[in-house]
Amino acid sequence: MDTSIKNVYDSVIARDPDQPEFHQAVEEVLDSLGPVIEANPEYIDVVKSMVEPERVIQFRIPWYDDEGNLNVNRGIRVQFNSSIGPYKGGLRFHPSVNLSILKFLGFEQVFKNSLTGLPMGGGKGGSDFDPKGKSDSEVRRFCQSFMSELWRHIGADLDVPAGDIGVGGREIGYLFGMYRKLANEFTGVLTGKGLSYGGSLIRPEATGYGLVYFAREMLSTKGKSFEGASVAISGSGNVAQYACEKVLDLGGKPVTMSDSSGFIYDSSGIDREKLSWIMDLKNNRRGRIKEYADKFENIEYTESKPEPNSNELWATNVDVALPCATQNEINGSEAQLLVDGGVIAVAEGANMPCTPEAVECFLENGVLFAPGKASNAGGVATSGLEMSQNSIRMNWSREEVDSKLEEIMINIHKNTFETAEKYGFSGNYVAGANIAGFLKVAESSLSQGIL
Ligand code: NDP
Ligand code: 2IT
Repeated sequence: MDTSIKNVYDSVIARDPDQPEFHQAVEEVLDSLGPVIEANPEYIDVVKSMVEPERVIQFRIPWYDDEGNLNVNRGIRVQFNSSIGPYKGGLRFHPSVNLSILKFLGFEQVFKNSLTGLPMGGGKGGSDFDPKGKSDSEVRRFCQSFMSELWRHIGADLDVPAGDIGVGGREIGYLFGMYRKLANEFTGVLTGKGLSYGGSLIRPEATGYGLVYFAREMLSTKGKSFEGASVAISGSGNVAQYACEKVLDLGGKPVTMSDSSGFIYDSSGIDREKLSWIMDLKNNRRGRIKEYADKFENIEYTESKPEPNSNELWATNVDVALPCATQNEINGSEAQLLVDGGVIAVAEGANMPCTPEAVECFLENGVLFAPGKASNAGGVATSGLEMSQNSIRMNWSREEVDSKLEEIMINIHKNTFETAEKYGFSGNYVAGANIAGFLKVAESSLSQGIL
């Protein structure tokens, strides 16, 4: 890292020493910016300012469970950067949520949203609420309490939240209803809405579909494709499900899926029928992936273990790996297992699922590697398309939205690939994504006087 950039990194650590995930996300970006600052020394002021969120809101969320007991959770919204558009980014409900995790996600979102080419700034929010095992009524009461504070800080031209881990269509519905009631207006203040009240076709599918469109572009740079390729997918939520569907569309063979309790390996491949069973299990019955092994023949189920280096999912021999669960789910030695198994491409569906050691291992071994801020940008890009449709009070067809999504992913691939080439990081999508995402934000931030 060059000295002026290293000083910025040191100041981030000194200011918030207890935010490891945020440090990790910042370090990865700053590591790429050397040649950019060398060419444009005035951009160092943008770097200094952009590692500090524009605003962070923290609030109390009291709610009563079905037994009548009061529960108090914490809500946070990190409004990271609005220089190219309103803050935009998801809400995560998971017991692990804290300021470090939301700042890492908000920081990543700034670059990701810039890469989509759409006018969206970056933000992220959520709560340490755990939706697992809660009744619908409990989730509804929680969402209403959450929005009873958040509503005064967001708006269609100010900050537009969406889903993330633990926040899907059900939660967005309850959140939107409460916003509409409190603000006394019907606007596109959230994305991922239901189709009957302003949602966009393809938004639920968009992150997973976009991921596979991006991975297809990567493979094609080596003359390869998904046709006949075996694919390891982790997670079994929104991103994993639609990644699996698009892999099937392109002739690939998904062999694994997981949740936090364990993973299944299906040597005969997860076909459409089995995938629709998983979708029903996860989205309607809210069950565990283990049940797949009870339902279908010849399935291996492996329980997850608490120790590090123990995620045997990545010991599966596959051509492509799509980590779609959560941050830091592949470390250096797990990456080595994938390399030993002959993996050709790894594309992040989740945000930062690979540790820095894992990324280094892939790059050193010539594995095509896509960082989430490029390869999972299809979700937020389609959120951007939902905002456009809400603004013009129109709904586009499935085909229209899907073809716009595909075009955006092809453009992000081209932009990250060519930017890496231009700045001396040939074949390195991490550097390409960081630099391309940064340039647009830096230019607009500097022209506006770094506020
Ligand atoms: P979901 O809540 O729908 O699914 C999350 C999946 O990951 C579940 O299978 C869950 O298992 C698993 N998981 C979550 N936390 C952990 C953990 N700590 N350890 C092991 N497994 C875990 O979320 P999404 O599919 O929406 O999000 C998945 C990832 O994709 C996240 O990193 C998110 O930030 C990212 N992302 C999402 C986008 C979207 O549009 N939804 C867009 C871009 C990125 P379990 O049910 O057992 O917790
Ligand atoms: O990480 C992400 O990009 C998301 N969770 C989607 C954000 C959005 O606003 O659609």
